[in-house]
Amino acid sequence: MSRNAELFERAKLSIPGGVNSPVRAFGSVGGTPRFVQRAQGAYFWDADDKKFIDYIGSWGPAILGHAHPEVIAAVQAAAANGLSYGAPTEGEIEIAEMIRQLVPSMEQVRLVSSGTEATMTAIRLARGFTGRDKIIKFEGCYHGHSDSLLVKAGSGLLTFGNPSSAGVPADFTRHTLVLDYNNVSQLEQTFAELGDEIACVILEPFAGNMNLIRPSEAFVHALRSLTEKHGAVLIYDEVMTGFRVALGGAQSLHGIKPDLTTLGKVVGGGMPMAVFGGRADIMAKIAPLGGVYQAGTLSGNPLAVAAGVTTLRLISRPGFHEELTRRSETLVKGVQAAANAAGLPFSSDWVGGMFGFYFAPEVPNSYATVTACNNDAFKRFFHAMLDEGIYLAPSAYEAGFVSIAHSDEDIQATITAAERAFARL
Ligand code: KE4
Repeated sequence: MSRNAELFERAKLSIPGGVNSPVRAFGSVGGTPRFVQRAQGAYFWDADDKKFIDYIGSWGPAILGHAHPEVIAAVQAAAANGLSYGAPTEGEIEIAEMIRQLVPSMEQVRLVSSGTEATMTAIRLARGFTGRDKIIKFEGCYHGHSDSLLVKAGSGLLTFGNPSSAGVPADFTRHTLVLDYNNVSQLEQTFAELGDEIACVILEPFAGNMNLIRPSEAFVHALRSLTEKHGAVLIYDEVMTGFRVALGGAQSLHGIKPDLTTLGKVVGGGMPMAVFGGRADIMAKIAPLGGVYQAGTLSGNPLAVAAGVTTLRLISRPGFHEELTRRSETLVKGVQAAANAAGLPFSSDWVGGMFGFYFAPEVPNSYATVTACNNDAFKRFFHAMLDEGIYLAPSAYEAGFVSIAHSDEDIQATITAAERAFARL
């Protein structure tokens, strides 16, 4: 038995499903999860000491590649001075100033420890600022696991969400409207009927949790104009897209100024840190200034701040995102060409350092079209690539991530592996 399999069996004795986050269990692709023993640059080595080219990178944080020496040194130096104080530090001011400079819509920011915390608080803040209860999210977008966001679309057009998780009382989701991503007319109709009751709209400005799905220009502009017209808060959940699709995030590509933004993943460089922030008049409502409560023992943790400051400094270097995008483009075009040569119904897309592979002839643009992709073909492709030493997301509904450490040789090796994998499908 492989050591991965041994560890998985042992893990399941102590940890539900053997993992500390569900997607890691390989539930949607089958097989045995690879237990990482170490990672460096674009690679990790599993418990059987097999090397993989990693296109998850901790689901986004590892944009510099794993164990970047300057990030490690910064964390080690911070650790030598203590791990956590529960008191303010200069580093928190430094990273807040960096974020404000890189994402100008974020006039004020607050650091938290996870994306879930950031989005949960942003919604509470929007409700506190507007005095309204209803929120809008979109089917297929994931914003972490707070109760009012674990909802799936009800039947019918303007219905409120039903809980998508056991343990969430229906009462907790009755204020959550679940609409279709990229459906402008539905959004317009919802605001026409309920506009003055909507506290906020939260979206992934490029969806990455139903695979990579682009918003249409019309959708992006309708969101901003309708929320503005009706006094609803527009929340860009950039936990995944922040610093990933562009240095200024999706909002810089859209030319949109959201009212609140959440960040995570890259901003902490792999350490537990996320951020919510935005308009100063809205942020003034958060404790201790205002009546919207939020707190966190490890918020602004000095080691996470050290990793985040170093990461943001390194990715702010001129040309970083142009080069990152070039590598994504080379990868996607190469894999697409391999699929075309194999005569397979396959499409693909990329934005900055994020990409999507779809077993469908056309790039999907909604939850309905992405869920119509050939999931079985994806599963076979996933395992064929895993056999070739290429680690893709173990789900057809996740985006992929390139780092600046993925060399041209790594990308060419991935394309060659895809040629062999497609031949086996
Ligand atoms: P966390 O609580 O996992 O730090 O962040 C939640 C979150 C919020 N918003 C967006 C847009 C996100 O993508 C996420 C988390 N992303 C998943 C990737 N699909 C994390 C991986 C996992 O759940 O294990």
